[in-house]
Amino acid sequence: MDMTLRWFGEGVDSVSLEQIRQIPGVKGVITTLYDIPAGEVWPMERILQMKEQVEASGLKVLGIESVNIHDAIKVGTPDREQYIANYITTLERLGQAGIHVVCYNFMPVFDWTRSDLAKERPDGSTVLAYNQKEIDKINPENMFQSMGEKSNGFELPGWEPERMARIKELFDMYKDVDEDRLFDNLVYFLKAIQPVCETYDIKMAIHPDDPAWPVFGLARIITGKERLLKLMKAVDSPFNGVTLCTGSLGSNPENDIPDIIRSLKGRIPFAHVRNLQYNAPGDFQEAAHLSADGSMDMYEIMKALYDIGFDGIMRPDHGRAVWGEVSMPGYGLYDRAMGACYLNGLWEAICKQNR
Ligand code: DNO
Repeated sequence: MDMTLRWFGEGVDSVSLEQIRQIPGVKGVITTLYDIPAGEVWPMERILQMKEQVEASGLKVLGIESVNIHDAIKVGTPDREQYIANYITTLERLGQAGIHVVCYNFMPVFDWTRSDLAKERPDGSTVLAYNQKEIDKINPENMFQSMGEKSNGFELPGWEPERMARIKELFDMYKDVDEDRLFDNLVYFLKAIQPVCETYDIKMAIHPDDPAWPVFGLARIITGKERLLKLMKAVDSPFNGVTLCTGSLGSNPENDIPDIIRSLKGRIPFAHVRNLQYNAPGDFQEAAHLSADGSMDMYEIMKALYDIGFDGIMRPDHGRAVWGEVSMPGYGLYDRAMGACYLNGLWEAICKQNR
């Protein structure tokens, strides 16, 4: 297992590569070219520059999160062919640069969604939170604004402003896209990119929908075990894998995460491991990584990963804002560094117990 941290790039992230390098056990970063809109081909020189910069700090680029998918591919409009061709070129270049894991999502219009980006916990830290009743009060067209207001001035991943301007058009595009159609479009895309993934050994890792149910009436298909297994079967190849995100799948307490992990043996190249606290159905807040701080059993999660022989990349996920740090919500240094150490500790103990 390789422990990593997500890094958004210089000038975008409040955390530096030098800081990441000093977290014990963190070997690399998961990064992206944040400024390139979905659908455009990534220039080779930018990929190489990013790699050189990360390597100069003593870390490696161990995966990309994300190469975003253009809406034409999700909706299945005729121009998807051009966008798939562009995606293939980007994958080819990433493969040539020695990058072998790509995380992406297939959520319509919105990426991850929260009703509060700074909910206070009893210890004074703040976390991201979701309450369906609050979301129901928001006009989806104002959702970008509502997410942006508490983002400490940072652009949130998946909430790029250029999409905000097109929100009406985006909703319109998806109006006839039900779950079956979205699923078929995903399979079409995955089949088209299989050859390039095979040639360059690139493991595609779909990120589950967050939260794990439809929001604003938009279809959502990566929500639990059954759907994940259906997707694994539809394109039955190790290059069609999953980003096992405990927080996203775990937003629905009916998702038994250790069981889902066991059912996905051989298909998890990337794991996002974090905890959250359930308040009521459709109402949760994030927590420290420690089991005792939230509702999930992190030991059981790590144990299930160990049991299936997980040898992919892992990262702590959203952290709390602690010790006065100002960062992109969920992506400060301190709490994610604590998360990485805690997860590394669990992993070491599990490995030694099973020697
Ligand atoms: C939020 C992230 C997501 C994730 C994408 C993957 O913090 O987990 O934005 O990166 O859904 O494409």
